[in-house]
Amino acid sequence: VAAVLHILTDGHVAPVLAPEEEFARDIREGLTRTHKRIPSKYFYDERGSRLFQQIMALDEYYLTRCEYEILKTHAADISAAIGSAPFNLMELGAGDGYKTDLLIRALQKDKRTFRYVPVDISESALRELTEKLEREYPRLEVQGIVADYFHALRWHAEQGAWRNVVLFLGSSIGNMNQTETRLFLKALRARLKPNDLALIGFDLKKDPAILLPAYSDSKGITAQFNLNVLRRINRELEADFDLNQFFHYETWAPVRGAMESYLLSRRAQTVTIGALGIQVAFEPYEAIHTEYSFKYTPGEIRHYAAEAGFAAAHEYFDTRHYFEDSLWRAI
Ligand code: AVI
Repeated sequence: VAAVLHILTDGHVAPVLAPEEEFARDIREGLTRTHKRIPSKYFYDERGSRLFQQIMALDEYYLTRCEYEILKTHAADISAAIGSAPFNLMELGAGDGYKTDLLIRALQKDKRTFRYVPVDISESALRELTEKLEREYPRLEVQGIVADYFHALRWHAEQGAWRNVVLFLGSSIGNMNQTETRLFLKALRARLKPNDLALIGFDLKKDPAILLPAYSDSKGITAQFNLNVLRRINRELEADFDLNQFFHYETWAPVRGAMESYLLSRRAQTVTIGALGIQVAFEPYEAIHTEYSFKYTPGEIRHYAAEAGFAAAHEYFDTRHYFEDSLWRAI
């Protein structure tokens, strides 16, 4: 039983800005400031999402395989920790559901009563996922929600009495800065009831010799992924970025605790963004910051949990301790 619901368009919650308006506003704001930046959420147009799929299959990009190993090894433990009362398994940013599959299998094996609620801003990704799950698990109730996370959580908190178990996997939390992370976790907690659970995937701090190739792979897929955002601006905002005149640059910032992605200008150049009616000047090697991927220690993760009003109930690691899925209970 699969259904897809639009929270943004069905009158429950009105979006503040249309997506195209928000994109235009953020690009104008980001490229007219002293230190130029483009929010990483704009990587994921159709081509960007495909490139990210390719990144996840790279040997160097260890994150996906580590989390897969964690879920494979610990799905039964996670099911036991969730317990037998009925619940909504709500997944924020569901993607292709490849890893969640392991969890659904374990939960079904334990005869848990639950409905799977994937949330994604992309309707096409969500439809693909719900249709796939309907084929694989004809008896599973699936309620896809097209919305941003908070609209979905707020709406969902008002429905029914089942507990919520929220999945936020894949180190998606790493793409928020520390302030955003704190606000996100507090807002998440505010939308949960005591004893609701959250399973959150954090990439752990490790040797930069492992981190750097993961974000600057030898096939250059991550470089294409990064540059793709300029292609998107060209297409959607009538700009004339010459993609050959910018290059991908990646660095580990140990104090910040983040991998940082940049696009650097190869030379002095001026770019016109027609739809915004602006010209943007670049000096040689001037940077556009495009992404943070924060890395944490288990201690920092416990600290974030406590600060947001959660008990860090279980910590699940892969064998190399590269990644952690942390199970939090709302208190
Ligand atoms: C989606 N996110 C968790 C990825 C990451 O690792 O920060 C995006 C990514 N950027 C470069 N490679 C992958």
